[in-house]
Amino acid sequence: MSNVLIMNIRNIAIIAHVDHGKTTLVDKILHATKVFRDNQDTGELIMDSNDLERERGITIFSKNASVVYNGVKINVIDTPGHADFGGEVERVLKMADGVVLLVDAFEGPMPQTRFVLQKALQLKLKPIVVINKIDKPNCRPDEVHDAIFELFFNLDATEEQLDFPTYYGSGKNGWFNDSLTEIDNIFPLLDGIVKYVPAPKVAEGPLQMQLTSLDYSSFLGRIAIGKVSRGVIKENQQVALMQADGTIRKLKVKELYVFEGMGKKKVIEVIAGDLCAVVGVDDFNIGDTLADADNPEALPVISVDEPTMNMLFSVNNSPFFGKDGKFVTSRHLRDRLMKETEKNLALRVTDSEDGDSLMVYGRGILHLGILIETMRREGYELTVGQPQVITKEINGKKCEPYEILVVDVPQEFASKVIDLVTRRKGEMMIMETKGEMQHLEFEIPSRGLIGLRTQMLTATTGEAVMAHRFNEYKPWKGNIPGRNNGVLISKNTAKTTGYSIDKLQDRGTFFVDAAEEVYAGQIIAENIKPGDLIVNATEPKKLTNHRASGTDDATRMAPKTLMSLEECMEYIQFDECIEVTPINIRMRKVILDEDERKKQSKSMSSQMA
Ligand SMILES: Nc1nc2c(ncn2[C@@H]2O[C@H](COP(=O)(O)OP(=O)(O)OP(=O)(O)O)[C@@H](O)[C@H]2O)c(=O)[nH]1
Ligand SMILES: [Mg+2]
Repeated sequence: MSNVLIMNIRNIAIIAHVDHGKTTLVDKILHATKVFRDNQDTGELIMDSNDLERERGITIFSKNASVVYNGVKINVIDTPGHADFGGEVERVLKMADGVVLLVDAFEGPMPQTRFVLQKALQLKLKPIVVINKIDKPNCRPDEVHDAIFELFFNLDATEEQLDFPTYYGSGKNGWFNDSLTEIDNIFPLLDGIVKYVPAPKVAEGPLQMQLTSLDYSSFLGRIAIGKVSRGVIKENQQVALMQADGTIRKLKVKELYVFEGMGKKKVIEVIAGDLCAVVGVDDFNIGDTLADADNPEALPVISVDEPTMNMLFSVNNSPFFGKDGKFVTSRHLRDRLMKETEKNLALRVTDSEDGDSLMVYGRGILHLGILIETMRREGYELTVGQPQVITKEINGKKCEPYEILVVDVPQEFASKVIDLVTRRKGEMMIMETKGEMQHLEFEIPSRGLIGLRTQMLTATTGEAVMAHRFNEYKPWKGNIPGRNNGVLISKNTAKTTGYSIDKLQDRGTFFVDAAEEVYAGQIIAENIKPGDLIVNATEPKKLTNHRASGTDDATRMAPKTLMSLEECMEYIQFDECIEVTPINIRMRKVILDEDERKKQSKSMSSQMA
């Protein structure tokens, strides 16, 4: 069968480690190709369009955009850089014929650079390398170029892949060039994309389109996205949906869209080589093939990342149940989570025996954290337990997920970092000097990473830059010490008072302010020492107290420590959980009653003995 070249299309994915500037680059491409009217104010990072993405400055979902440059249609796929969404990148690479690998000119290749590059090389894509952020002081573009070459080499790149073109520049300042010379546009890079990325290779024959991504619309339902790799797909066409288990279902293409600018354009047909979105497929899985109804031939299935972490989601059973939320019952919770699995591909949900809780399996703290955050914004109330890594039995041995952890830190903190990571069962693999920084690489059980970030930042006065990514399952590494400090637990259900918090200030660091409603069993502070303490933080000021008269207690208090949801997820221990409502995030003991809790812990310790 002969291959036909579609000359006027380029399909590229922008890949990189988190924060190396992918979305900024895609925005500049949109601007350079005049997707917007000159006077249109588009604001920052238009591609990060979801609320949470904008707030956090990270990309969570990969997205398609499309521009026309010198008569060539360039389909651009922006991908997320965070390791928790790595599976997403792997899938969307199936739509690309080339990749732009962005690397920060200061940081150089990082764990996720390695992961995404490896996937691209395995798919036989030839990368274009862009060394970004060369506006940064102390950046080292030449050294970084060498490091990238070495990385390609270590990942068994072919001769052809090793011969990658390199561009330098600053997405932020809007320029890229094939040398270090600063210019005022990104055209050299766009020329490079047209020149070095091959036009899509399409085989002759009837329709084949693999579904590699999806979109969701409350009007249209699930929308299937992929590349037409053979034939033509048309509106109203009868097609066959071919699934991994061998089932073939006939269905009709209701609507068809191609990408245009940051949006989609309705069309009546799409020819092989282009990317498109299909309405009418509804019940499909990623990796399924849409094929000619009379000559159905499937493409090889794609494996989706297995979850590595789970968390128990339950109804909110705190005394403050139902005060803030709209959706509070186990039915609400269950329906919402099941709906999520339709679009959140790396997520699994199973019912638990008691009916009030569900086990939710995901790719990491951020993946699960974003789901919980989205739910609370929609009006849900729930309780979530301590995140647990998922163990597996391999060759009769209990195994757990391990990750590669990279830490860059000023020299003077290196030994502290090594000490900290080693205590959590990490093993150092690489130690290198990078300018004034020490570059450390470890292999560490995922368990050891939970809660590490806060301790790392404290130990290095905030100087450490760390990144990690799942590597493989290996034998269980034994006990890993949990949180060092205990907590202060509220004795009563009432409003806290400045008077009692002030008295307790030297006992711990508070998570609540004065005059905040708390309940018995709620965690209201971190104990400065190990071990938990039950405290009364709701005592009213004694009227006879002269010392305090005339002064406002609250003003002398240190402000409460605010913890994000993900920080709470990393903080809690096995006997603790988090109450999440649209307005509040509270940490609490699973068993709120003091006596019950004591009984339980006694029976636990006698079981252990
Ligand atoms: N100094 C400098 N900063 C840049 C440059 N390009 C992007 N940034 C900044 O780097 C941060 C991350 O940029 P993004 O474009 O969101 O990075 P990303 O790779 O899309 O990040 P994820 O999608 O979360 O993986 C933002 O604060 C940008 O303003 C650059 O050329 N120079
Ligand atoms: Mg991004």
